[in-house]
Amino acid sequence: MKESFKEKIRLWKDLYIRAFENATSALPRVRGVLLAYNTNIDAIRYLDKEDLERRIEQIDKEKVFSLIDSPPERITSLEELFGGILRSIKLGKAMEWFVESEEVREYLKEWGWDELRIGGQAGIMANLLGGVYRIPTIVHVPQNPKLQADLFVDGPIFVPIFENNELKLVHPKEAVMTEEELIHYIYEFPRGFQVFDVQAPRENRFIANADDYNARVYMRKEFREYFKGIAEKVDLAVISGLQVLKEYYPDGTTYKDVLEKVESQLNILNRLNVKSHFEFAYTANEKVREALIGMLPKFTSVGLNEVELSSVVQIIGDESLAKEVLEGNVFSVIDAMNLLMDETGIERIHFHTYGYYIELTQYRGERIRDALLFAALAAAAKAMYGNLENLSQVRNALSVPTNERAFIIEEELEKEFAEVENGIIDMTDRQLTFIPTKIVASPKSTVGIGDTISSSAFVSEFAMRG
Ligand code: 8BR
Ligand code: GLC
Repeated sequence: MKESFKEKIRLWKDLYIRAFENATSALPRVRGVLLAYNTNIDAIRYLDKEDLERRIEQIDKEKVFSLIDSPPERITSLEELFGGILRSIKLGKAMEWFVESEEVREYLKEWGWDELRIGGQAGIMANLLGGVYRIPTIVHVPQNPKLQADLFVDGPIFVPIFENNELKLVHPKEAVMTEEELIHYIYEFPRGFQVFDVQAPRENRFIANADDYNARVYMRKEFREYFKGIAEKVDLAVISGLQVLKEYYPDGTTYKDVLEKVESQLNILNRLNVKSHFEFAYTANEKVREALIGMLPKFTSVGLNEVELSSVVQIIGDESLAKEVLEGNVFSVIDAMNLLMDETGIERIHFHTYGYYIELTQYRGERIRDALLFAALAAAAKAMYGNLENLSQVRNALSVPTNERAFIIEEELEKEFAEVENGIIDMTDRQLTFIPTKIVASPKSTVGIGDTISSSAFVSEFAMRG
């Protein structure tokens, strides 16, 4: 190994240890976080080769295979369900299709699951921020049936309810309603997983989404009518779940109707000086994507991965830059982040990909790097354990090796930029912060790692601001 790499290993190890201490001692300073809008039930099944092959043999196998390369992107039959699962395996890509058929929904329920977890970006972040970091967290739940409420861990996690015209915050378990179970069926597969002649190049998951509420960004009455009272109780907010919006709905409403409500809530957050983060998930519809980019000036911060950043560049930049971002060229990623900041004026952009994170900010400080390092520990812990329950699991991730491939990228950055110090790059009016992450060799599951990264970094960075 190169001498310089040995040094880097030592250096980043020390930085990681210090970041964990700094971040965890700052977390109690956060008064409250608001998480909206998508919470659901994730029913996770770890795919089994024999079971899957048998199920496909029982239906029109040829049809299933024909759908692998001409994806319907939604599910109206069992052939489409299995076509989607095989496509996701073949490409090693995460996919999420909506289940339109009642018959398939019944089938999915009967097929069952290995594990139920809270799902949706808001739900996942609630169990992390409230349950693990012990920060008071208010979460939006479109529906609150017992099956879902029981998946929230104990801790300062709250949903707002109104009693005698008064806003009260209670744990979701204390506000259970006879409401719908919004289930997302998640089929996880490991790298190398093989079914017939289809093999997974990497671990990932296929999601069959049987949830009519989050698909329209349904907002509970408490959030529609008493948002200000809720927002007054927090310092920070994370908004997610807008990726599913469609251009038109059968009843004549459009995505614009939903975004208008979201914008008025953002205006309230801004008036109250609540810092807000937008978790940018892949948004298939280009009009909706463009509208979401148009809303970014109202946010303090945005988080995205390579697929999402590339999809943003398709709108605000050009095809060749979008392609380079997707291919993982780090200088193209930085160009794209600068472009997005120029276009929207947003103060903070956090990019995460397999092996490293980069953040671009209109302010400076070592806490930005500490927050990214803390987030990488949380991500590695999430990959290791699947469900995070306490901070000592996050500390255990210190023992996962730091990704050495990212050192090559760090050296490229050191060659390109004059001022680079332990991942911090001074760009006169902006700071660029780079960190190598920790990669877990055989992750337990992949769902929710991105949410863990973004929320851990955003919340701990603002906590460390003091
Ligand atoms: P998205 O779902 O938003 O793409 O986030 C997934 C992120 O999880 C990746 O960017 C990567 O940083 C992280 N990740 C994955 Br995928 N597998 C991991 C692993 N085995 N160990 C640590 N982080 C991982
Ligand atoms: C999407 C899925 C949800 C999953 C989440 C993880 O929101 O619909 O099921 O929990 O992504 O990030």
